Amino acid sequence: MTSRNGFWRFATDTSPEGIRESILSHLRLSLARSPDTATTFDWWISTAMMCQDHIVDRFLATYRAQKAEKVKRLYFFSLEYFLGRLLHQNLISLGILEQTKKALIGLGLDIDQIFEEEPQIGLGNGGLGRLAACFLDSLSTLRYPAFGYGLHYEFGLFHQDIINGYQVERPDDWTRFGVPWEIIRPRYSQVIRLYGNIDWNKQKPVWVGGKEILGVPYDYLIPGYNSPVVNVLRLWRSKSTVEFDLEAFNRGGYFEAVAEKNFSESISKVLYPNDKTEIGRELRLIQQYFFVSCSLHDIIRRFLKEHSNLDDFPSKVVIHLNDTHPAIAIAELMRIFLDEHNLSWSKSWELVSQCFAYTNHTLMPEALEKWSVPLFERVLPRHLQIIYEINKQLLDNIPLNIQERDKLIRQVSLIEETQPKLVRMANLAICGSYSINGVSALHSELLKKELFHPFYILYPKKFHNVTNGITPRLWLLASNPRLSNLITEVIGDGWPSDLEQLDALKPYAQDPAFKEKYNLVKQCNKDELSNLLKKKYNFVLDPEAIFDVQIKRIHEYKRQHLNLLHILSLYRRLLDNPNLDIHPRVFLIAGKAAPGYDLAKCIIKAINAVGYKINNDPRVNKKLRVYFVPNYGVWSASKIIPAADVSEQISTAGKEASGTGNMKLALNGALTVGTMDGANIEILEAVGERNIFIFGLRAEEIRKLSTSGYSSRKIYESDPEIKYLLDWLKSGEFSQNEPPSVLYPVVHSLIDGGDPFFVLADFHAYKQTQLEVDQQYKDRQMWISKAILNTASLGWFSSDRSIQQYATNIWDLSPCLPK
Ligand code: NBG
Repeated sequence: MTSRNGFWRFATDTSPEGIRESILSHLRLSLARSPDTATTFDWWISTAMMCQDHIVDRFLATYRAQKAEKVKRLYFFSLEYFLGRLLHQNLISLGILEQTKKALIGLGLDIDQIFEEEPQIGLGNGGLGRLAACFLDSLSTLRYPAFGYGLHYEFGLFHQDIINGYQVERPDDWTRFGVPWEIIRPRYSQVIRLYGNIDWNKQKPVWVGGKEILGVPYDYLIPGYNSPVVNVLRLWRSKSTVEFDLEAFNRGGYFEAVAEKNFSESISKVLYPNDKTEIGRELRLIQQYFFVSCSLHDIIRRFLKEHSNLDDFPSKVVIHLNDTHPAIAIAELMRIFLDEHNLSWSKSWELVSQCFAYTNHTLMPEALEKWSVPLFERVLPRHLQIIYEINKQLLDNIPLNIQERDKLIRQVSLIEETQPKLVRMANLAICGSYSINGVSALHSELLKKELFHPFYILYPKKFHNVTNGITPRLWLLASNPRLSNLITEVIGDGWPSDLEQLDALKPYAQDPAFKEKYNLVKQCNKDELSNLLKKKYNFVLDPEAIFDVQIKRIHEYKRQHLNLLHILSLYRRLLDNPNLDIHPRVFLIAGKAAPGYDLAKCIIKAINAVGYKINNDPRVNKKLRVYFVPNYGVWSASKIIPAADVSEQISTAGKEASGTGNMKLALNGALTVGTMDGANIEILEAVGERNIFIFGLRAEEIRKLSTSGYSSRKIYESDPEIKYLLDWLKSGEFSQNEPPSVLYPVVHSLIDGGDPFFVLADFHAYKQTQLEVDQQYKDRQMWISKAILNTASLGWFSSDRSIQQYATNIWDLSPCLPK
């Protein structure tokens, strides 16, 4: 294995001829197809299999080296991985994209059409799951030994159709035609227990009875960019330990015979489509426990192959909890050490408490998992005991002389003394982890000052910040080839693995020739998106207009309805004054609403209703268009982002933990309209205040306002413009053939619902800022310079930087290179 032309080479032939042969041989031998009957789908599978061959070589070399060196490994636990499509990215990582293009052209095929055949892997809701995917990419790129662990959902995030303006959900059956990336390893299956009870008749408590479930590992190999390292994402699928109850079947009970199987398989059936709203379902707890238990047993099995006892466990194993969802791992590892390996309590706790690191991803209190004690006791009786014991030690160790000790005890306790009592999983995560971090500077501060303040008093040294990042391989190199080529032309091709090299672009912000090329890139991307949306949805986008983009999950705190109010106000102004001098603008909004979140769904309906009216109003539709792009996901993001001019990051200050769409858009040269929230603040610091539009109340102002008594009704009554716009929205003018009441919930939430996310409080500041955006866009030369400075200043927001910080400051991890 050598590194040639800057790319690692393995024995596998990477010439276009070799690649062509490999694709043809997979078509014949793996799919039993011949080129004359093969469909585009067959070609994509064969191309992916060719690609996988190259990855497998590297994986074997990586694993061999890691084992020989008995390295410390990171185990990343996440309930979500939003991978999207892998072929394009994998070819880029391996450095064989151009050769593959050539090979396919030789076969009369277009690589872009092949890419379109790949089903998306949507095992995530939004930012949290996508972050996990970016982190896997960076871990392999930076050559760190790592495993991702998660669940192999049979159905990923639902597919969103928009019918008559409403969101309609369809199941996402992503594995229907097979997935060429996965390697199923039934030999490494694990058996886990649920329910049952504790047998006290032995020397120590033993968990017996209940149900046993089989976890089967499905491996995804994750190559790094220009790196010899390939790590593994291991996803567990649940199966029954008893496939079929023959006795029951013979008695004639067919349904009874398969009931057990159905229950077992339901565990990894479907990704919960919630985004920050709590669902109190038994199945969710079981999902969390199932993947955590399988993964921990797998980790211990691997560890004991390389070590004779568990003493060195924490120096070789670090387990990262991606949000609170896998926090049960702390109690489960205690149980395994105590009950399966017969370690003492103090030894077990010593090992466990040195293994875990926890990232919190939200301040929204309703998203912090809490399980009722009766439910918990039924599903995981032994874990409840262990949690009580951990809690006892936690509370006993609180210094006696600490101020307001009783209050502190109530706050940090793992049990909330409500009716019924609740197990607080975030508290378990904090007390069992040696490191806790937030995902942006502001968020980490707020964790210390507010949400986890009592723990911060007890363990100030545990708290850290690691601001999120995004992988430039997907979010620039793969999705914006035009801009990538232009950058490479000017600063060379080192930037995809060292994004801070983009800094060298800064002087070009004043270079007329470069500016012209940069502008041309943006214009071509806008043309391409316009054509795509025309073809797919019959949307009419004027590529000369400002492309103003808000793409993210639909949630009140993200305030798509603030965007909508501004759109309404523009519409009103255009009707009042048809000659109003504004630059034409297209508003693109996309995102999914949790199926049970009625208000979010109503916001989608309202956007579509207003959009329909505006787009069909010839008085304004040359200057204003509003489109809701259905089924937002990794793929549509990669098409919309390169074409965006304006990036809407308008969450209520203090609510968005970080945001990562803000980084993707700014990197691709969109100017942010944003509040002082999450990573917007750090983007402001990086790009400078002249190159971003900041508006609205700050987090502390929001806090003051909410304690001093905020009355949205008062604003509605005293502010004629706001009153006009809200009355207009519910007047029936936008609801077409439906009663006006279909849009009431949105209006109601802003008036008598108390406007919990301060939409009305920020409206005028937002509108004013949008006027400024319009003014500035008219000076195109200036705007282009600002866009270039955004691209040039975003280098720090690479997920490589985040992973480097985790590796050095939290995980204490060293790279390991195959020999
Ligand atoms: C989300 C936050 C985002 C953040 C991502 C990734 C959850 C629970 N949190 O602001 O809302 O960017 O996590 O950290 O999905």
